[in-house]
Order: sequence, then C-alpha cells, then structure tokens
Amino acid sequence: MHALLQSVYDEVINGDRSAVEAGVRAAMDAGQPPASILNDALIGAMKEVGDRFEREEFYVPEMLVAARAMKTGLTLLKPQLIQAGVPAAGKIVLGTVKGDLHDIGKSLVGMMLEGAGFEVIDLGTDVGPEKFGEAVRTHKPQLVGISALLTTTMAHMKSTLEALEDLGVRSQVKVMVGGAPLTDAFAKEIGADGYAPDASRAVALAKALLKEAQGVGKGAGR
Ligand code: B1M
Repeated sequence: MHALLQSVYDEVINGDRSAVEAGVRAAMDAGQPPASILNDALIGAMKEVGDRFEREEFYVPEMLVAARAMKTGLTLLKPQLIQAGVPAAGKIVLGTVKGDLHDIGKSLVGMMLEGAGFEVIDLGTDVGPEKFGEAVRTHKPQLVGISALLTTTMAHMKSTLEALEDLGVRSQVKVMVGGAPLTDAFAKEIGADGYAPDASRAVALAKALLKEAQGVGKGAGR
C-alpha cells in the first residue's frame, strides 16, 4: 500500500481524527485514486478494527473513536467519490424502533456500516413503522436495520415488519435487527432476516444479506 494510504489506515485504527483528515487531504493532493483511499485505507482500517473487536483486543470505546475518525475522512472524500462515480457497497435504512431513545449502539452500527462502504440513511430514534416504510419507498435500500434496547420496545419491531408488509415493500428489503435484549430466536420469531449481537457482526450480516438480496435482483445502489 502507498505510504500515504498506510498512514490513513494506521490513524483510523488509532482513532486520530485530525491525523486522518490531514492524511486523506495529503493522499488526495498526491493524486491517489478516491477508490483506493476509500477501500484500502478507510474501509481496510475499519475491517481491521472489527477484527480486533472480535478478538477482544478492541472494545466499544476504541471502535467508536476509530469509526468517528473514519467518518471524518469519509466526509472529506465524499465529493471526490461522487465525482469519480464510486458506487456504495449497498444502501441501508437504519433506525431505533418506536418508543426507544437509545442511539449509541445504533449509531455505532451505522458508522461501522459506512466504514464498510454502505450508504446509511439514519432515521434516528423513536422511529415508527410508517416512517420505516416511507423511507424504504423513498430511498429504495436493499436493507433495513432496526435497533431496540428495551424489552418494552422490542415488540415494536414486529409491528414495523408488519407495516413493511402492509405497505407492500417487505419483499424488496432484507431486515436485520439488533440491540442488547435481542436474541437470534426473537429475530426469527418476528420474521426478521437476521440478527447481529454487535456492530462488527452487524457488518458481516449486512454483507451477507446484501449478497442474498442481490442474488434475487432486489434493491438499488447509490
Ligand atoms: Co437506558 N436502559 N433507559 N438510557 N440505558 C438500558 C438499555 C438498561 C439495560 C439499563 C438497565 O436498567 N440496566 C435498561 C433497559 C432494561 C430493559 O428493558 N431490559 C434501560 C432503561 C430501563 C431506560 C429507561 C426506561 C430509564 C427510565 O427512564 N426509567 C429510559 C428509556 C428511554 C427510552 O428509550 N424511551 C432510558 C434512557 C436512557 C438514556 C437516555 C439516559 C441513555 C441513552 C442515551 C443515548 O442512547 N443517546 C441510556 C443509556 C446510555 C443506557 C445504557 C446504560 C447504555 C446503552 C448503550 O449505549 N450501550 C443501557 C445499559 C446497558 O446496555 N449496559 C441502558 C452501549 C452501546 C454501544 O451498546 O446499545 O447494546 P448497545 O449496542 C450494541 C449492540 O446491542 C448491537 O451493536 C451495538 C454495538 O456493538 N446493536 C445492534 C445495537 N443495535 C443494533 C442494530 C443492529 C445490529 C446490532 O442491526 C440493525
């Protein structure tokens, strides 16, 4: 890897936002292709962060600072990516379910997904079933991600899936769910397509579901 890209890669892992910003700027000024800055440096580093989390060498705070540093680099790079026509890996509509205001885990999942090259439409917290449905119609994602942190709000995940069905858009998307009180069994019971226990595994799940969605020709890119 080019030394400038290696430096961006290292600083994302270190979670140093200003070093990532300076590094991405230097790489762009030196004429490094936007796709290489994105894939080799930013996405490559976030993959390593996810791997370290799974090996329990990194914990949530390290993952959060790395994700924030990556986001700083991504914001700087975005105009060049759009100009160069670099497509997003896939598109996901993400939100915390109705009645639930917890957003730290959901936002971390969103940042890790951006780090993996996904375009993330983050609807925020306390998102009602209709809002999820409207967002699917408007943004035409391949994936919908729903987070819940309360045992009382988990129930609204089922109503969200039912609303997607009622609106006739359920078959257009794969739905993944997560959040501390959830289990794989619960996800299956409500008819979700997948469950991930943490942000790193959410990325792996999103990639797998995206492949499934693309296998049947569903969804749209950036
Ligand atoms: Co709340 N809260 N809270 N809280 N809060 C919990 C969840 C609780 C377990 C605390 C406790 O009692 N021990 C408890 C829930 C009990 C239950 O239902 N079983 C609880 C409660 C009761 C409440 C209130 C009802 C308290 C009250 O007012 N009486 C209230 C509810 C408000 C509401 O939502 N309507 C409330 C309020 C709040 C604050 C606003 C103060 C604050 C939220 C701030 C914010 O998010 N902006 C808050 C916080 C911070 C917590 C704890 C302490 C931490 C949550 C967190 O951010 N964790 C939490 C206790 C705990 O979890 N230890 C607690 C860090 C985060 C990185 O992890 O969110 O689990 P997490 O996300 C992980 C995974 O779950 C997964 O990946 C993430 C990253 O690895 N994941 C996904 C999450 N979403 C995913 C989606 C995916 C895939 C994976 O795919 C789409």
